[in-house]
Amino acid sequence: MNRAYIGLGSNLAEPQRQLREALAALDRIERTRLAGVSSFYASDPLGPSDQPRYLNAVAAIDTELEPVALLDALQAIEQTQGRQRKAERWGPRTLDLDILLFGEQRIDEPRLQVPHYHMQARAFVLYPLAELLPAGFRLPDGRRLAELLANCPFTGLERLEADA
Ligand code: ROI
Repeated sequence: MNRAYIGLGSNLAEPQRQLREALAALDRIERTRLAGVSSFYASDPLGPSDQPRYLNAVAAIDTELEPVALLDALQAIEQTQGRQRKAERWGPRTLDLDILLFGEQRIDEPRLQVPHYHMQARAFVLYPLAELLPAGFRLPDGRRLAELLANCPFTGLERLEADA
């Protein structure tokens, strides 16, 4: 069993609903259980600014799947929720699910790099992730999460109060 952390993002088609449905879908993946969810955050788009703000969150899951099997399951959820891969780089999306961390593993395969390559620079990933991890947490490469946070200003980000 491995604990994995999944980044969720949406800026189309009712992002709140997209994230809620995605969380329910994570819990329905075979041999996988949802173990925790961060607050939801509104965030300014990284990339072209002529797109809506994003809603971002991070989920903790416990899974017996191998990393690539988990990736397949996440991509199936993205497809079910209407993700259309468009030509435009960094354009708007109904649902993005990224494997940020997978146990202590470091993975460098064509389809999958873990820890997620861009997470160190993205406030909308690091701040929700930090809600779910202990203060002294170190990534598999030894870097401290606190250090990444200190180098990543809380800019363009708004933590939303939980609603019922
Ligand atoms: N920008 C924000 N704020 N949140 C995201 O989840 C997000 N995802 C992306 C790009 C287009 C890079 N920008 C984003 O894939």
